[in-house]
Amino acid sequence: MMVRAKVLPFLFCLVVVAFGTKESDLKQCKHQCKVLQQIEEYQREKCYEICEKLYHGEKQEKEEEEINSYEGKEEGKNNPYVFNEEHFITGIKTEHGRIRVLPKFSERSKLLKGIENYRFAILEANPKTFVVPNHWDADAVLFVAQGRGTLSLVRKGKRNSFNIGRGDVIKVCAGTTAYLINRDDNEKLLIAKLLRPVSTPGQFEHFFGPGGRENPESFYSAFSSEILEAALNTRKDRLQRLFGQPREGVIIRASEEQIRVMSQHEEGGIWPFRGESKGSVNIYKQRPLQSNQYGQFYQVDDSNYKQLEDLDISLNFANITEGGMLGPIYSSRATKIAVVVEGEGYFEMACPHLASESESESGRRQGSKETETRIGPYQKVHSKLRRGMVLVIPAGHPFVAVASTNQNLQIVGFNVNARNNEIVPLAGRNNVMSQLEREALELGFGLPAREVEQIFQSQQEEFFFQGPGGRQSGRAAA
Ligand SMILES: *[C@@H]1O[C@H](CO)[C@@H](O)[C@H](O)[C@H]1NC(C)=O
Ligand SMILES: [Cu+2]
Repeated sequence: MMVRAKVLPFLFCLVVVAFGTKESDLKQCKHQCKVLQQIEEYQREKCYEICEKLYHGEKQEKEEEEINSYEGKEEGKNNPYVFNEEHFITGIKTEHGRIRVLPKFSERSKLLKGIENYRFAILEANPKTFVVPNHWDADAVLFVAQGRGTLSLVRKGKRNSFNIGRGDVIKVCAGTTAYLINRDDNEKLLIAKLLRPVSTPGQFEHFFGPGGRENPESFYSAFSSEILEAALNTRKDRLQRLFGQPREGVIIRASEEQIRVMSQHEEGGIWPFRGESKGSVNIYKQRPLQSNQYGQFYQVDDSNYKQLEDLDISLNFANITEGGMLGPIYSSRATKIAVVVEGEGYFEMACPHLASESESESGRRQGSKETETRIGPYQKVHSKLRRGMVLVIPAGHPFVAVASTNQNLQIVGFNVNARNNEIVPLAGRNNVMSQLEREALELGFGLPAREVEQIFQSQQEEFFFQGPGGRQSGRAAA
């Protein structure tokens, strides 16, 4: 009884966290019950029951709870664009590391429907550990946020192993068998991943192999033993031994010797797959697109990393100097999924959807029908930024990011719909307003053109500026 009392609340948490509102989520929920190792059979039954109950009876309640939990928090209030630690689902966890995944974006808000086919995950592996071979039914772009590892990819009958470190960008094609070590003695390996599932949009599973009875379960064990005996030309008892070993999870400890042997590879590696470029590219080593004393802005796209061509994804890295700020800018086509890699600060974004959404909702309740497209009012979406937080910045939405006054703010962004994307500056040298005719400025702002021009020409810097915290009052020119 004691055990039961202790395990069930834990189970319940796990199940609730993992739970969405669709049929597929019910299946996923049950799958989690199935793969939990530390529970007894009767508890497994209970776990299934919880899944069913959640799915059929408590959908409504869950939605309300979710909305309430955002109230009263500066970063969460009415703001579906910011994700904290608590929004992640822990997909996999062992004492040596974990993989955390954000739920499907459209579950958070229908405003994120445009990126619902993408998923975001963070892998954390402790020093001297091994992430067992596995493959995913998703194309993935990886960014190494911290640490040093060695990644092995097996594809088209060849293995390519290469050392990876901070700032590396790596594409992993769907179905590639991949494994990884953290070869550092002290530092955790942190990898941010953007995934684009290839079989069921927005859904992905990790598949594991080769060994293991459970945790992880080998995919071989799904086959009948006669099939395996025939396919592997091996007696049943030997196969039972091969696939029957207890495992300690997906992220496990490796010996000094195993690490030493497996890390003897070059940075970046050579790419043996015909017609393709290098295994990885380092974003910090690119020529910055923008750079001044307030920050640097880098990009990796299909021009400097050919493998990104078919994914229509690019990456940006912004290193905003302490006391500095980036923007205001907007992206013409791309929606940015960004994660704070280092430092603190805040961001602000203009969003017409949130404001009109809440208004039209109350309008509907009062029985009035509103169908015309309204312009504004804009909601100021804002949030503090801390290490590990994830932001979504939709295309066309003007935003700024401001670093705290005591530490650089470093943000990496994965851009979805990257092809032909343009970053449009709204302040500083070359801002978009400076391209407008005088008459257009006059008509657009309802002021004499000279006055408008003066203001938009006052800032001499480009892209990165001194932030509000670093300015002395009265220093502004206008
Ligand atoms: C970020 O900028 C600082 C200077 O403000 C520099 O010392 C540091 O190396 C930069 N970091 C990266 C990763 O580019
Ligand atoms: Cu919006």
